[in-house]
Amino acid sequence: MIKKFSFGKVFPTEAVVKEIKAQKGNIPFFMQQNSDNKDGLLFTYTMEKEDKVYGLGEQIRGINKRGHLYISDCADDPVHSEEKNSLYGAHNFILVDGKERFLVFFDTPEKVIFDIGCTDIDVLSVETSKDVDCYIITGKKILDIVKEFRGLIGRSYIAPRWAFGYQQCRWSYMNEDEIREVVKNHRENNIPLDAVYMDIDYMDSYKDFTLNEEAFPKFDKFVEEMKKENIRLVPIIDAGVKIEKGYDVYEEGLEKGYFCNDKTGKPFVGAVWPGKVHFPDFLNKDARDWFGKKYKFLLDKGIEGFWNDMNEPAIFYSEDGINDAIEYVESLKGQNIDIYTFFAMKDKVLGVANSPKDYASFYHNTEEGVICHDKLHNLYGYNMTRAAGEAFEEMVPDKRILMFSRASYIGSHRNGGIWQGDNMSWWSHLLLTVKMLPSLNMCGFLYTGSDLGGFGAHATEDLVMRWIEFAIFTPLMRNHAALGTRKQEVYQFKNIEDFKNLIGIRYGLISYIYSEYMKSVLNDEMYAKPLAFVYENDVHAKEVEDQLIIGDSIMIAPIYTQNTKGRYVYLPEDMMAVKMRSLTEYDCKVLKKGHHYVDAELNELIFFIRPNHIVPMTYGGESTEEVDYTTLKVFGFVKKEAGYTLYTDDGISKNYQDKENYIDMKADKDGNVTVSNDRIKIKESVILNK
Ligand code: MIG
Repeated sequence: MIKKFSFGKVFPTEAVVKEIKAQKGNIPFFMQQNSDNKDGLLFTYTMEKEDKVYGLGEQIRGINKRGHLYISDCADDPVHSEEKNSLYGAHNFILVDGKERFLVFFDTPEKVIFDIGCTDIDVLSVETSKDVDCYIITGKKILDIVKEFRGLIGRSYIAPRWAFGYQQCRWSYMNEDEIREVVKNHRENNIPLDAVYMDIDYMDSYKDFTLNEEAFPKFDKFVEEMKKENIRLVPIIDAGVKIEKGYDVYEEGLEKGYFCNDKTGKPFVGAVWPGKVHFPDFLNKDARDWFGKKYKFLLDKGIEGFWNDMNEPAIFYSEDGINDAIEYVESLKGQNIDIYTFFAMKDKVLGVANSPKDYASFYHNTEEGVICHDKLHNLYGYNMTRAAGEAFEEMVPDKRILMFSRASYIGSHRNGGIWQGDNMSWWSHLLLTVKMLPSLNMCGFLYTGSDLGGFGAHATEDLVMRWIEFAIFTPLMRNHAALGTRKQEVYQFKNIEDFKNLIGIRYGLISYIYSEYMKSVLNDEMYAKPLAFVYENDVHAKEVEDQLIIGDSIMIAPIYTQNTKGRYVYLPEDMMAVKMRSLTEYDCKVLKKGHHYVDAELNELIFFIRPNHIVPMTYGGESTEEVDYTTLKVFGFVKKEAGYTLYTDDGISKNYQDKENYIDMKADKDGNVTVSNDRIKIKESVILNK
């Protein structure tokens, strides 16, 4: 059941798609008062010792969020360490599971501070501005509550099937030949690959919707050449538009007034990769339409996917900000700088980037009037994604275009996915992405994944391999690394054959992963779930933070520790353990409910199949185009019988509701598998029954 409570007058974020009448009075469960801090509101809830608090989407730390302070404030912060409070998204919802069970979503574009047992170990407090819509959802099961929430915020974006292949990125492949080289190395080593990304250097001087003609002289031909190899190119689009006379996007935006203005009414100037830029006013409908249509430049050249970056927005500096810092530093010249002054200077200089002062100095021309950016900050990336998503709907209505963004707010999941930003090649960040995945799924971000192998810092072979073993299960499976870091395309390492085999398993699992993803999207369900949500009454399952249920049939227990040959796993029920080295080399055995140590060498993927569940697998391929989706091999653990709904379509058009897309499968304990449609052939089955 959903109840809505409104405080003050909230800017229409359009996070919610259902019309719900606000009730009078205080929100249930919470004690509510004015916050000490200006005119905000403070909601407090006393937690019992065993209460768990889930949610917050893209955030650091655990699946259970207790014990830290989190701030919804979209931030370009490339160091996702434990003490941080904000990442790129603002997903202001939590689900409390304890004596009371409820989800609450604080819908406001302004900052929200969640103190979840940080100041007082037993107190959950949420501080918002005075203008906020609160939605409280109660229900019996955790998954029912989440589903109701998902219904409230609308159906998730659906990616094309090719985007479920393995993808390679780096900041940056500088020209056609470098990209050809990447493709060649994959193809020659038979490492499956579906896409190569183009980072900022493909543009002419970092100008959106331009191409560096020297590096990409005949781009449409090149796109075609790659397509023949079953490779899609995915260019990046940044939020800032370069100030440069004669550059059409700049000139048009200026003329039409589509950029954010400063307080004097002149376009606000910030600096990002292109140097000085203006920021498109994505909170203005006309500006949004205009910017969205610009993607046509690349669509016309055969491009079918994009990633939107720097849309928190990231601002390296503003003119005022940098001048201020320079003046301060100059004022220290010749002085005897004491330690405190030294630190003050350091802070002053570092504080120039993404400064709150800058966010408070430009404005959006919205339907609700002219509003300062700092009041709408968390909606900026959301509306950039929306600009693209809505334009795609209009320009290519029958075709899915890949779109994912860095910054987001609840609601942008309807127009695109997100990637999880600038993580590091750290083992702890492999674990972080495992934990983040279900929280993101709760608020509708199903097409997501982290930069596998890690973005910043140097990756090692073992890290990339273990990361791949997890990323096999994330809808977005993209290897990406930062400028200046060690090259981490898998062929750069020694055991190429192992990488080939592991990535090959993704293509074997693709019919399962795609089916589960599509069904989750279409039914407003979670694709990746914490054990606590599936085994609500199992006290051990409730504590598990490093295993997930993927779709309906599979449990994963990724290995995220270096120099280890296995790990402890908790099985909430008997399960079939599958240890795979390749699509043709595997061992399967049933393990009893309880705690186990399972071993898996670096090149071995381990996953588990739940009882009376099956997993359809394809015979793989070197790209998603090559996979034969109609000939399957079924893995299963069938004590009695198992049913499965296979979702299959052409992967690119939008007839999601077509009955033909759903195929029923049944398996018995003797390994017989039947299907409701003879389009699908079962060639083999690997079924254990006890
Ligand atoms: O300031 O485009 O998160 O994926 O490679 C860095 C360069 C800008 C940040 C993105 C990252 C991308 C990088 N970008």
